[in-house]
This record gives sequence, C-alpha cells and structure tokens, in this order.
Amino acid sequence: DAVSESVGSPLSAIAEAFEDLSDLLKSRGGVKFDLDLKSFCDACSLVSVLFGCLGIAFKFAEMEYVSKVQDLKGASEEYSTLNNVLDYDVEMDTVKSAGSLSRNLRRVRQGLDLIRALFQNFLSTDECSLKEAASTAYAKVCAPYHTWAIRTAVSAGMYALPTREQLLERLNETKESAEKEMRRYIEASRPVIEYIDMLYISRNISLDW
Ligand code: 1PZ
Repeated sequence: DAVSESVGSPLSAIAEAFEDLSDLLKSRGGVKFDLDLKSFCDACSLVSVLFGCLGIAFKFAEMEYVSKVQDLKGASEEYSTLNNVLDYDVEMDTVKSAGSLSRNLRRVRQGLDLIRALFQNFLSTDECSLKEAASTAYAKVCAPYHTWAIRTAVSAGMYALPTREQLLERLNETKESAEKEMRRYIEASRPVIEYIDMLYISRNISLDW
C-alpha cells in the first residue's frame, strides 16, 4: 500500500512491485492472464536503483537494461499487453531480431532472473563475496547468451563490485532487512519469470537465445 511504500527502502519497493505482479498472475489464471505491459515495465524500472549501488563499472549494464525497459515502456500504449508484443513480432517474424520488443523482453527477463540468482547466492552463505555471488549468477543465467566480448567485460567489471557490507549500506539495509526483502523478491519474481517464458513456449519459440 501507499504508506508502507513511501517509507520503504529501494529493495522493499522492488519486492513489493513484483509481489503485486505475481499476485495478479496467481489470482488470474497464470499463463492465460493478459499482463499489462506498462505495469510490468514500471516494476522493471524499479530494479535500476540496484545499478547505482554497483559503481561505474556496471554503467554499461545499466544503460543496456534501462534502454530495453524504456523501449518496452514507450510501446506500452500501442501494445498494451505482453501478449500483444509477442503476437506482433511472431506475425512480422521479428521475435529474435536485434532491437525488437520481443527480444528486449527476453533480455529484461534475463536481467530479472540474474538478480534472483544473485540474491539466492547472496543468501545461501555469509562466506561468499558479492563478486562470487554475482559471477556465479551471471555464469548461469546470462553468460550462455552473451558474446565473448560482453562476457569478458563483465568478468573484468566483477572486480570493481563493492563488498557485501558496502552494498547493504548503499541499499540502506541491515543484513536482516536485506535478507527479508531479497527472499520476497526471489519468491515474487519466480511466477513473473515463468509467465514470460510461457509467452514464448506457448508460441513454439525456443528459449536458447
Ligand atoms: C547487485 C547486483 C549485481 C549484479 C552484477 C551482474 C551484472 C551483470 C551485467 C550484465 C551486462 C550485460 C551487458 C550487455 C549485454 C548485451 O549484449 C545483451 C544483449 O543485447 P541484445 O543483443 O539483445 O540487444 N543485453 C542484455 O542482456 C540486456 C540486459 C542485461 C543486464 C542485466 C542486468 C540485470 C540487473 C543487475 C542488477 C543491478
């Protein structure tokens, strides 16, 4: 609600936005639900605050992610729902074309999944550094779909990531509060990610790209 949102941290705002989306998906029949593109983009935009905590080395990742969310948001009046985006690109045979909205959606989905995996690694043990948590998450979720040049740049950038403590400080969280919000996001993002995957699978589009 508005009150808890206004006093919440950036992480709690992200968790809350994805809980709203996942509640919608769960209450309205999952994959058959027609998710609103603007609402989806608004939730995805909140994630951008995380980049600010990572430092200059991830500026290019931020620009990549933000521009793709912006493209989708800019198309939200015309397309209205995620299903319409896919239907259009299927019709035009542009699902995987560079810069198409369906391709951007696939990339944004990978970003959401990357954060989920990162949070999961972060929570799994106090021993692992942010660099380790992020490297493992990236290797699993995004690296298989990125070019060699990008993978090289990302692994160089990993050395510039802040420590766990610095990250918590920049996010304005304690260890305990961050754990709570990360768990909320991990839970809430899962149905959203599965929903996006189903948009492709139900149209016989493979997810190996
Ligand atoms: C606290 C969080 C720490 C996370 C650290 C991990 C950062 C990974 C950075 C990934 C950089 C990706 C750079 C650009 C990749 C592009 O090649 C692709 C393909 O674009 P296309 O050819 O389709 O136009 N772009 C993307 O995959 C867009 C989204 C990638 C960025 C996701 C970041 C997710 C958010 C991280 C949390 C801050």
